[in-house]
Amino acid sequence: TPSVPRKERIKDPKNVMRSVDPAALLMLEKAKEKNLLSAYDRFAAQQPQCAFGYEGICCRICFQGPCRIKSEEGPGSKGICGAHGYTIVSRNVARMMAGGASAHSDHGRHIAHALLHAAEGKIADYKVTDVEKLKRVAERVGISTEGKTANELAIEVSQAALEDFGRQTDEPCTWLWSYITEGRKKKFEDCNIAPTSIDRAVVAMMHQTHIGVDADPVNIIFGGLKTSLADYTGMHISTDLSDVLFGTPKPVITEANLGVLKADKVNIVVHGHNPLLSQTVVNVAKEMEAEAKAAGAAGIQLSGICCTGNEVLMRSGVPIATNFASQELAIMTGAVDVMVVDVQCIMPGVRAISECFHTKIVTTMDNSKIPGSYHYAFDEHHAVESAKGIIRLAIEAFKTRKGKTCEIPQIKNKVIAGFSLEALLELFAALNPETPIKVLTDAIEAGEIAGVALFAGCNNLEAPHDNNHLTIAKELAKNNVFLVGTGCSAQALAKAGLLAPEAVEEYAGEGLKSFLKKLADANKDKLADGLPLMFHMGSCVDNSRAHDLCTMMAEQMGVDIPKVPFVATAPEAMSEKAVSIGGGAVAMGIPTHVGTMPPIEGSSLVYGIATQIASDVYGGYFIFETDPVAAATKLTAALDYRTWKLGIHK
Ligand code: XCC
Repeated sequence: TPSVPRKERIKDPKNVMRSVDPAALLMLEKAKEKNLLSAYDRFAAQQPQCAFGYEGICCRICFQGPCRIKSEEGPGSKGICGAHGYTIVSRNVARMMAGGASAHSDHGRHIAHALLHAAEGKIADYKVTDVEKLKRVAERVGISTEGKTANELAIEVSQAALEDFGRQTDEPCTWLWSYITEGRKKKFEDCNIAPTSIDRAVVAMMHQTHIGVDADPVNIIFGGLKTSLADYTGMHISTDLSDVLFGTPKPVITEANLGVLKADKVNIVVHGHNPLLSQTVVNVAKEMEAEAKAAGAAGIQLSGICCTGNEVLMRSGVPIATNFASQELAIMTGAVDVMVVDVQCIMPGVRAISECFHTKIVTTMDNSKIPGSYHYAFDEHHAVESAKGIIRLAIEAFKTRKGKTCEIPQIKNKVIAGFSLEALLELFAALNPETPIKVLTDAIEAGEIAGVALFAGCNNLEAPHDNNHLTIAKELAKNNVFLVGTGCSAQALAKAGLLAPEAVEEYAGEGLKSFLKKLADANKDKLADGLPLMFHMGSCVDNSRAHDLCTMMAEQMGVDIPKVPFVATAPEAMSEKAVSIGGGAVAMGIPTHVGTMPPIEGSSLVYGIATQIASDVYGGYFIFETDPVAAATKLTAALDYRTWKLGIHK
C-alpha cells in the first residue's frame, strides 16, 4: 500500500508547492498578479474531492444511481442492483482501460488510413518516407516484401493494420502477436485476454460492464486487460506507420521549457497527439519563413506541448514548450500566436486564457472542438493547404501582438532526444555490431547497471507538477538504472535538463556513469555532444518502442519478460490512456509503478488483484506509491529481486 495514507495525501493545495518547474512557477506568480486562473487554481477549488469517486466506489453506469458504497454492512453496502464495491471499482477501472485503448487506437486508425490513401495515390500530401521501416514492419507482420513497390507494400501493410481494428474471426491481433514473446502468447491464450480486434475488445468491455452483466471483478479486470492489449496493438500501429510516413526518429539536439518561445518570432505551438497535422505544419513552416518576415517577425518559432510535441521533437528537433499541467501557462506568456491542437490532453481551459491575450486556439479534428476557438477542419487531402492556412492565421495574430510586451521566462534546457529503438540499437552497435542489445544485457549481467526503467505518463496536480518524475528519475539514476522515457514524463525531464549530457555527471551512479561514458565514447563521431541521462523514446504511443526493447532483452537473456530487470513508472498518471498502458505493461510482465492513485482504493479485492494476483498470473504487477522517494526504493527493489533471481550478484 502507499506509504502516505489517503487522508494525508491531499494537503491544502494553497499551502503546497504547485510545481518544481521554475518556468511554471514564474508564470504562476504572474498569473496571481493578473488574476488569471489555470488548472492549478481549479485543482484547489475542487478540494476536497468526492471520496467515493476518488476511491472508485461511485457507480454511474445506470441512472438509478449514482450509487455509492456507504457502509460495510446493510443495504448501503451495495449499489441498488446489489453490485458489490468490488464490482463497481472493477467496472470503473475496466471502462477507463477501454477509454484509453479507444484513444490510442483511433489515433492509429487515422494514421493507417492516411498511409493507405497516400499509397493508393488518393492524397498528395503524404508519402512513404521510410521504405526500410516499411519493409521491417511488413516482414514482422508476415507480409512478403518480394517484388513489391513501396506503395504496393504500404497498401498491404495498412490494410493488415486496419484488419486489426475490425477482424470478426478469432485470431489474435496481428500487430500484438508479431511483437511479443512466445511466453506471452501462451499466457494471453491461457487467460483468454488476447484481443482479436481492437474495436471488438472495446465494445465487448462496454457490454461486459453494462448494468446486470458481469459482476465478477477478476473476470472484469481480465476483460479490461484485453482492452489494454488492444491499446498496445493500436499504439504499435501508430508508431510503426508514423515512422513509415514521416521517418524513424534519429538523435536530435534541441531545447525544452517556456524559454523556447521567442518574442520577436511568430510562435506556433502544436499540441495534442496526432502527427498527421503537426508534422505537416512543421514541414510547411520552413517554406513560410519569408511571409513571417514580411510581416515584421524574425521568423517562425515552432514548439510543442504533450505528445504531438514529442512526435515533432523526435523527427524534426522541434523544441518542447512545456507539458500537460502547464499548457495554459504557455499562453500566459503573451507570446503564443497560434496554439494548434488535434486530439487528447488539450484542456478546454486554454480557450478561456487565450481570450485574455491575442492567442488563437485552432482546433483541427472533427471529434475535438472547443467552443469559441477557430476550427480548421483538417483533412488529409488538403493537409498542406490546412497547415498553410493555420500558419497564415498565426502571422496575422503576430501582427496584432507586434510591439506588445511578452513575459517569457528565460528558462530552457538543452535536450538530446530522438531515440527510437532503431536509434538506440545503433548506439549499442558501436560497441557490439553483431548483437547490439547484448551491450545492455551484458551491462546488467555484469552488475554495471541495475536494469531498465521506463518513465511514462502524464502530470496530475494531485502531486506537485513534475516533482515525482524528477525525484524518481534522480533516485533511480543514482542507483545505476538505465532510463528511457516517453510522453509528458520525458518532457518533465527535458525541461529540467535531465536529457542533457551534463545530467549524467550530476546524477548517475558510478556504474551507470561508466556505462554511458563507454557508449558516448563509442558514438563520438555521430553524437559529439554526448548522451543524455534518460533516452527519450517518443510520444505515449511510442511506449511500444520501449516494449520492444524489453522483449529484445528477454529474448537475448533467454527468459520471458517476468524475469527481465525492467520496470515502468507513471509518476504522475492521470488519463484513461495511462490506465490502459499500465494494464498492458502489467500483462506483459512488468512491475509498474503509479505515483498518483487511480480510483481503486474502494475495494481491497481489486487493489489486491492489481498488486498481487496480477503478479501471480502475469508476473507483472502494480506498485501504488505516492511518495516519490519511497517509489524509487520500491522500483529499485523490484529490479534487484529480478537480477538476484537471475543469479546476478552486484
Ligand atoms: Fe496526455 Fe501524451 Fe498523459 Fe501527457 S502523458 S498528459 S496522456 S500527453 Ni501520454
